[in-house]
Amino acid sequence: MSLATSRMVPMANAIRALSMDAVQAANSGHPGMPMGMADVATVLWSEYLKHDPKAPGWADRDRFVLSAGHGSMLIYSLLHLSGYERPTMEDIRNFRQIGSPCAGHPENFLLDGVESTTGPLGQGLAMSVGMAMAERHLNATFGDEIVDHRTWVIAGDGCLMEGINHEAIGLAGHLKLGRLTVFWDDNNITIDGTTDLSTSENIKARYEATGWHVVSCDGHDFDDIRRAIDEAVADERPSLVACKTVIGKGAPNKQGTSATHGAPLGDDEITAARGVLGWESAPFEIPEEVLSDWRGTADDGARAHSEWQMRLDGYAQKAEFQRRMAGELPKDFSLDKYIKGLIDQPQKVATRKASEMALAEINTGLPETIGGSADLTGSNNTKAGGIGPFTADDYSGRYVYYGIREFGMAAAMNGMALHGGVIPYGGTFLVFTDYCRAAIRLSALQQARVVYVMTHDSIGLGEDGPTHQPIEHVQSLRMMPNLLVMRPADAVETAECWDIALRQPDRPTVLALSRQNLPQMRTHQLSENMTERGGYRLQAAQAARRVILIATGSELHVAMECAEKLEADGIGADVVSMVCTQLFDEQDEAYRADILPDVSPDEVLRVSIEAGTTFGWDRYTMTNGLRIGIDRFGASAPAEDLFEKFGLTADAIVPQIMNKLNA
Ligand SMILES: Cc1ncc(C[n+]2csc(CCOP(=O)(O)OP(=O)(O)O)c2C)c(N)n1
Ligand SMILES: [Mg+2]
Repeated sequence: MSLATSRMVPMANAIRALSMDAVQAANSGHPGMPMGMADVATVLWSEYLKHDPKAPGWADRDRFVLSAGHGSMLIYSLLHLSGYERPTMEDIRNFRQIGSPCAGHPENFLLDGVESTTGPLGQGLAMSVGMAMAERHLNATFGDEIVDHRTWVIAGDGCLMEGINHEAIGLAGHLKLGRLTVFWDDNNITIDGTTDLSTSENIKARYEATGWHVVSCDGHDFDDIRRAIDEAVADERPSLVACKTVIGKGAPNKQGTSATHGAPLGDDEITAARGVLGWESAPFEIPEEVLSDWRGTADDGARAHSEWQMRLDGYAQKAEFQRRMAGELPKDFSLDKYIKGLIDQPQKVATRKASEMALAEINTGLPETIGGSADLTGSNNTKAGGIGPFTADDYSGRYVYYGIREFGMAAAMNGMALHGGVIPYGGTFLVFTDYCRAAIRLSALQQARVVYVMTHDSIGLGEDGPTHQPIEHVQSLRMMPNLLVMRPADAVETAECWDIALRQPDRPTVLALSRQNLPQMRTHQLSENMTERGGYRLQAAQAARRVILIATGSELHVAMECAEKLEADGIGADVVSMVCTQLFDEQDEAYRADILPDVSPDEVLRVSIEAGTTFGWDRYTMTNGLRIGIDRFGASAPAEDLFEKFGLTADAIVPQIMNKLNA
């Protein structure tokens, strides 16, 4: 039901007042965008958005993504006004201060109703594509009665200018995600000034060319906004609603200029704006009738929610739906039997192949996985277990052909994970984690369960050469907080890594997998998933221990060969498989001290072996240890020749260890 314009105006002005006052109080923030989009947001939230502020986690709610995350006061205002428990007015008063959930940019883990963390421009919109994909997939799986919601996005000029916009809308257009609607805050302003400083692009034509429906409206005319939204909803394609707006609308001297973008308006301008808007309330006070109108907008959503709940209660697959939405794995899901089979019959395969073998089990046992690859399906070995393609004609498919869109893929996977009900994984070459690194960072920050299947993890990929050979990648990913980076050495470890990755409800995983075949190192049954320890002793020294060899992935067998040679000379050597440094660091002191005892290098020399940068390995070898790796770009040649050339063989490593021991 739409309210009369006379009642909508103060509702929108409440957003403007809260935004300018909160930014002023914090002496930092972005008032221009919330003030410019207040009218559009008011229509959307009061008349179209399906949500229930009293039940923010309701599975069939619409998803709203503020891709222009700098305008965070817009969403904080909307959540407060429409009746979410948080943010309270006190939270808003403390905008951008320690302890307030009203952070500089919206963070999904701080506030219910904030569906995704936004601020890195373009990514919010790209994540919303994944949300819309998850919605269609779950709709195809559970039906209209249970899953039937929309994804709404507010994006600015910046979001549309970023390169990722091309990938995201290309995917959305191709997949015909008609329940995705993007509001473009078409205000012709960015930080540096007017948009004509930097762009002459025909954005509407670009969206149309990508398979989108485009409609324009006056972003300050409630009726025109409604008309545009109705058209967007009616069209079967994803829609771009170009909203002509004035940034900082209501600030009489500064509106329409970049001065309102990211700085407090100042007391004088705020006083003048209050006059123009007819807003007489003190800062952080909302007139009762305005608040009551806002709170009333939640009634429709609450009703829709209770009707939905009744449908769910009578639904045969209720438990399964709830399990998936809760992100819980089926109780009986286990890879133990598969791993036992490997122990009984060792396999010499590339870990990318081992990943495919594990995925065959996983995709059969877990109906919630959605796999994919950025056009490297055959190389990443990501299609397994008989899953069929996810297409515009069949959203029930569980395999996404992302095309050559690594960043778009990673962002879409974030959106899927945040939507819930699905567990996304996707592949490309490890070297191209650089292309999607900004989205991997958001997986980690947003605590999203996304599994990155990154193959061709070293010079071991061979002939494709240095452009394709990761050097710094594994180590640089290890630096990222809340991200598990795993480099398994064989088929058993690969299965263990997968099992761990799937059991992380709140962190992403990068699997670094080899192109080349690797011998199976784990050939006897161990009672636990050793990889859970992050690093573990694969083999203990026979002779008196003088050396601890710490290796990962394809270098573990090299470490074993080194140990054999050293032992033959009466030098005892432990071999430690350091599959995942983050998990190792999380082990208790006693465990870590057992694996890497804190003794002087004169007694025990620690040696790291990894076919990548040696940078940072002193964390485990200590400064006096030895670090074997590659601190330059690789080369184009067969893999075996490269391991030889770069000295990653037992023959090349053992003499260095002897030198060090005898020094
Ligand atoms: C990837 C990325 N690059 C740069 C920024 C810094 N930044 C924040 S807002 C902005 C300008 C965005 O312009 P627009 O989307 O038109 O927002 P408006 O000024 O209209 O509010 C920039 C460059 C960012 N947040 N993310
Ligand atoms: Mg702008």
